Amino acid sequence: LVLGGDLARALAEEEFTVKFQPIVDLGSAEVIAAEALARWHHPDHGDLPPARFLDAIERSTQLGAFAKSILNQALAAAVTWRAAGYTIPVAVNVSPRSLLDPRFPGTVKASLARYGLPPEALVIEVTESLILSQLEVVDEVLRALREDGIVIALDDFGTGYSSLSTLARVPVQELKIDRGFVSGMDSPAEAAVVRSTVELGRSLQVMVVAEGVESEDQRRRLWELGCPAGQGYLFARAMSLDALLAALGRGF
Ligand code: G
Ligand code: G
Ligand code: MN
Ligand code: NA
Repeated sequence: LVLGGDLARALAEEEFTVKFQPIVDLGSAEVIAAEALARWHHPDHGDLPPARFLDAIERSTQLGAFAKSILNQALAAAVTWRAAGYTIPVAVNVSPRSLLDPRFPGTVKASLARYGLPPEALVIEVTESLILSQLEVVDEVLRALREDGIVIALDDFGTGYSSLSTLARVPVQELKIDRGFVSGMDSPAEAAVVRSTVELGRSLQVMVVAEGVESEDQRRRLWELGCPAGQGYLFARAMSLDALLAALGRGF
């Protein structure tokens, strides 16, 4: 159980941190991006994953402060790896409720300016379920982000009820194939979803990333299907910034 007072303290004490999971080019094995994943470094309970606290944050008055903190930490990390010579973007997950806030694009733009980063340094990951339910406001926010040059990725692609109509409406530059389809590629239906998403990405000229790549077999299958990029335990789990800097030099 997470209490409101806990969240306020956690923000004040900077207990929310981020780890980074590399996104890898399936052809060259180079790291082409990193996804920032929130953790709560709790004084009594240790490192908590988002599943343990995201719902509470989203229902609280602290969501704005949390989102700002995660965004700033992600951008600070991007400054560090760019200074080390790696010009790759950082992907940040955004809660449905943040996308309902018309001030959100302004906040993002101000943070980029504060860190001296160009818009292409940032990818905003949104889930399609949200886009479908609150179309008008979200449309406006996504368009504003896009007009500022920020890349928008559709997370968990394929799991929503209307993936294709979402694509026709919102300005998306990247599709992330949900890991359920990657783990299920042995069955024809899941393999067909992967294949179709890859083809869709090609015809729309948008990036496609497979999530949850856990085995060499899956990596090869994805590559054969034409999927350009992947992310998952086969390559690496979410890691500290220092570990990521070392991985950037090595590749996978
Ligand atoms: O790191 P982990 O695999 O436990 O992340 C679980 C889920 O939590 C991810 O799928 C991601 O969508 C979500 N998540 C992780 N970090 C953030 C964050 O900073 N903000 C939001 N809104 N969601 C996040
Ligand atoms: O934003 P999203 O919900 O996709 O965040 C990625 C989530 O998936 C995180 O919780 C991360 O820990 C998890 N994850 C990343 N790679 C793998 C993987 O290869 N297998 C599984 N089962 N989970 C993964
Ligand atoms: Mn994500
Ligand atoms: Na996902």
